Amino acid sequence: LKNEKDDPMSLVFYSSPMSTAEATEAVLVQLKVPFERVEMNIQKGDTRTPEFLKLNPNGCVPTIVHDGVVLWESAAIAIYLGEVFGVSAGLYPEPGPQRAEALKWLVWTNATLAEAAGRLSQALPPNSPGGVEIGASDWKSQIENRTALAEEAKVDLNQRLKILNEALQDKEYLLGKYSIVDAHMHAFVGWIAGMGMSLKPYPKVHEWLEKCASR
Ligand SMILES: N[C@@H](CCC(=O)N[C@@H](CS)C(=O)NCC(=O)O)C(=O)O
Repeated sequence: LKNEKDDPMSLVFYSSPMSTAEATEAVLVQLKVPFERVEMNIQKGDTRTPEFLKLNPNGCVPTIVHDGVVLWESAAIAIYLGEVFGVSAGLYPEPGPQRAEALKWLVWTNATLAEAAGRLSQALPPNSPGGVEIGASDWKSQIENRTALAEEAKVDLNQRLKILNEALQDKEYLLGKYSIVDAHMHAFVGWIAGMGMSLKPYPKVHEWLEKCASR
């Protein structure tokens, strides 16, 4: 495990590909904050070692260590990085009405949008993109339950994507101009699309996602 003792000013980023850490990575890259990556192999149990659990008792990426601060939860990390690096970079608003908008969308991403996405991921067939692997016998007993849960999650995701589409109706980015709120949220919307949710009914979301991804 790395920590700031190696270099007190460095930012250490515990990450893993195809995980929530992608949202944090997008924010760090947009802010051009140098970081030292510690690649965690979730399948091999890197997030469950006693050393790592001391940093993040949830055993999850993303986790960052910066300037004496150990931080987990991707929305909290985005808010922190926004405050520390984003305001001066013009990528996160000063305190005030725009800051309130930023907080609203960052928290909504994790608490509302990702909440339904997490349920869909849990309910998808183990071999489908985004599906969670379970034992074959469990699978047989759970198939009907999973189908119902997936349908419910899709209804909720559609309702939430509609909210996002409407929010983007009259603006290019969530706060008007591009910010790390877009960087953070786009990783989640990309994950949702990757699980097979069509963005066709949400043209503004589709357009926005392409623009964010090209950055
Ligand atoms: N709510 C957390 C979710 C973090 C999370 O679920 N991370 C997963 C990968 S997507 C993880 O690290 N899992 C490792 C494990 O369960 O051991 C956030 O937004 O940061």
